[in-house]
Amino acid sequence: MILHVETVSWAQQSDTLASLRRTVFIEEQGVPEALEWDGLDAVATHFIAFDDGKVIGCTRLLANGHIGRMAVLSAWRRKGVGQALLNAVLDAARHKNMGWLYLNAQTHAAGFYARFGFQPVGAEFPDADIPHLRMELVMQQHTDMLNQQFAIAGKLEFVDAAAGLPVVEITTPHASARIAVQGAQVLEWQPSGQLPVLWVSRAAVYQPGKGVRGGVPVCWPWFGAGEAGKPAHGFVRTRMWEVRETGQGMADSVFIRFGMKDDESTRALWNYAFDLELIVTVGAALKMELVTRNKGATAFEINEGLHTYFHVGNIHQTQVLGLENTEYLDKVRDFACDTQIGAVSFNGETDRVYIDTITDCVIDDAKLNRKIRVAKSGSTSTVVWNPWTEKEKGFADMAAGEYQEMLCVETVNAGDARVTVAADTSHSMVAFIGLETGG
Ligand code: TA6
Repeated sequence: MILHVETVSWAQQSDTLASLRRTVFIEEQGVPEALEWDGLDAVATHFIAFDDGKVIGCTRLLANGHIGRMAVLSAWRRKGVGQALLNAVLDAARHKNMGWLYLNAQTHAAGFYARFGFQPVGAEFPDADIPHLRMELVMQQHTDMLNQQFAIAGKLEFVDAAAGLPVVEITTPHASARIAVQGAQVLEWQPSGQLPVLWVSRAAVYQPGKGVRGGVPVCWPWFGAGEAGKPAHGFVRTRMWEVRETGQGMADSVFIRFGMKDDESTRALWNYAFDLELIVTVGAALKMELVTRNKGATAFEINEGLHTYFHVGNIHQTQVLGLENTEYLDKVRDFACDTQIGAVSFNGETDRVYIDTITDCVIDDAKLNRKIRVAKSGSTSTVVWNPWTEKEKGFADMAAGEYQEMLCVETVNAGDARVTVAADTSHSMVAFIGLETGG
């Protein structure tokens, strides 16, 4: 075989590419025309594999790092054609200084992509009735690329928390913070001269495609258990987000804006067009704004949550104020409905959705002699969670006894608090966290 790969544009080779993909996807695999021709070919970089001048394979790369349409004629499979095509794509991505790549692999081909370092992210999903897995590859130069584009000298810098997992480190006169680009997950916020306000487990796992136990996981577009086969708390907390902007805000604060758009793998889990942003502002307070934009022609409904893990001195000496006389659904008692009498205190597993509440919560931590205020907007429910001893044992990414030093007070729209986002409109939910020290 005399194999070579050429990089081409759709304008140059649309007939050749279309005929090859028609043979493999439409005729051989039965992919519907409407799914195959998605209107993105004109803006993609295409790659064609030739054997001694004969067209035998192709693939494409989109500007957002999405690799797709990998097709090889059946007579040329298992002969290294896919490998040659993927190597050409990776070369092009390096030259374009792309930070991370992703693809939706047919599950049977996942091993092939894993050999190139692609990691599976999230659960398997059907696409054209064929089982698929989303896989991501964070390029070597991702952190460097992020620093070139977004670093702010002395205030904001990207580092690698673990292989392929960039984290942004923010330093301001008031506080420092760390945020994982994967999941746009705030991991740390520490006011100057104070103990950390957020909690992360000592047993937390830093791995592509897996959320970190602690900080602020973003739960969207559902909260809690999903439909069968769909991940709990939605699909955005385990994926790489785009970094869209960084800058200096008011009062010496620093902000960073993360974003994510729908694609085939999200539409297979939740069939809507959206643009989701998280804007994190680090300063004397920590502000997190989650903005949902409906990019489609019909309204959609969401649940959502900023699933904040707080560091407390001792859960037995901690109370939550602000939920007095508020109704709640108790997950520990099969969502039985009850009313909060007085402050929330802890003497066992606690997992409650407080409903119809827009008030601030205050975590009163007697051991550390401090109060953490959790204010919010665009949210009408609050979740309070501590796994206690037994549930804690079920989490491989929690160390024994850690339940005593963490507490989740979550800014959410959960359960019946579904938010309807009309076509071409947006909805914003904000959590605003501040520390009040002393008695
Ligand atoms: O927000 C509380 C909760 O829904 C609990 O029921 C518990 O499952 C917790 O979230 C952690 O969920 P995770 O999927 O991160 O293990």
